[in-house]
Amino acid sequence: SARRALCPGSFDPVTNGHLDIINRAAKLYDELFVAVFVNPSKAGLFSLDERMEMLAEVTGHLPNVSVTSFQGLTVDFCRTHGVGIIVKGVRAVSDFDYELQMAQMNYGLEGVETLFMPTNPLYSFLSSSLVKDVAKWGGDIDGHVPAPVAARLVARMGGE
Ligand code: COD
Repeated sequence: SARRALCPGSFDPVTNGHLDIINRAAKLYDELFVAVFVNPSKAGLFSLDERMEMLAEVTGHLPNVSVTSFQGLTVDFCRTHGVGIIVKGVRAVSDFDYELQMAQMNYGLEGVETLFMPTNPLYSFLSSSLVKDVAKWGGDIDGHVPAPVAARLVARMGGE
């Protein structure tokens, strides 16, 4: 049967760090879901639809990737979609502490495995929130996010 994996995240917005992990994970599995976690208690900068549109644009070259969203537990998404493995990028030791807890919880809940993929050092300092901060004050975000995302960030920041 097809080997399916999941890259979950907030993707508010998708960065080159996320995209690097998605590109690498897509090579390892038959099918890869990239799913935006819907967090009712955190509004974010971009709407769910905008985040999914940007993800679809920047993963269009990957035929085995589908962009979707989910609410609730990651492992519930995995069960309903036949996914056996979650792929997570790890930027630094500081990421690892919480990621390890989630991985152990997810394995305990549903037997879903987690693959930790070391972040390309080019992107180890990169997060969606830092990119939003830099964009907010007019800093240069090229190289940190794909071009269509940079355009949307500039438009959003300029329009507010
Ligand atoms: N380089 C490489 N990878 C990166 C980078 C980077 N620069 N930045 C982020 N990543 C990777 C990380 O693996 C990260 O986990 C993932 O991309 C998503 O990042 P974000 O910032 O978009 O998303 P988060 O951290 O807000 O997402 C958290 C989840 C939605 C994945 C998490 O909260 C979750 O699974 N929630 C569902 C509820 C649930 O199941 N809870 C119980 C868990 S035990």
